Amino acid sequence: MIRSTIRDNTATGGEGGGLLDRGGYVRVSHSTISGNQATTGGGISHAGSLELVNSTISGNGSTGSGGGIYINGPASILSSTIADNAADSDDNGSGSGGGISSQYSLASPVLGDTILAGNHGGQSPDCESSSPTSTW
Ligand SMILES: [Ca+2]
Repeated sequence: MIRSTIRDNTATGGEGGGLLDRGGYVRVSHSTISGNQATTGGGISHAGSLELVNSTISGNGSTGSGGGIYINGPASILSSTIADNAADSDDNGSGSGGGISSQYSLASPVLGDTILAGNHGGQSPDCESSSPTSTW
């Protein structure tokens, strides 16, 4: 996906409000994913391989985990902004990782030249990860 905007979608009772990838390879570049809502992964939910470059993930929300991005596969995020997303948007105490929730145990998400800030929700407002997150 190149130079595109996905916004204001809702996956009612589901995952991946903006973008749902069940196991392929997804590259998002020069794009914006904003204002989307889901139970898990308000902006993006992916179980395949994700590459996010020069893109903005903002203003997305999940009632569960992963307000911006829910990760369950290899992910690299470069030169991007992940801000103002919210997990546990229904405020019932269930859900974390407002910016990123990574539940992929085999590899860490890799973030480079990326702003991950100003997200909300749960015990880990910006990022929760089941494995160490690599940044540079
Ligand atoms: Ca919740």
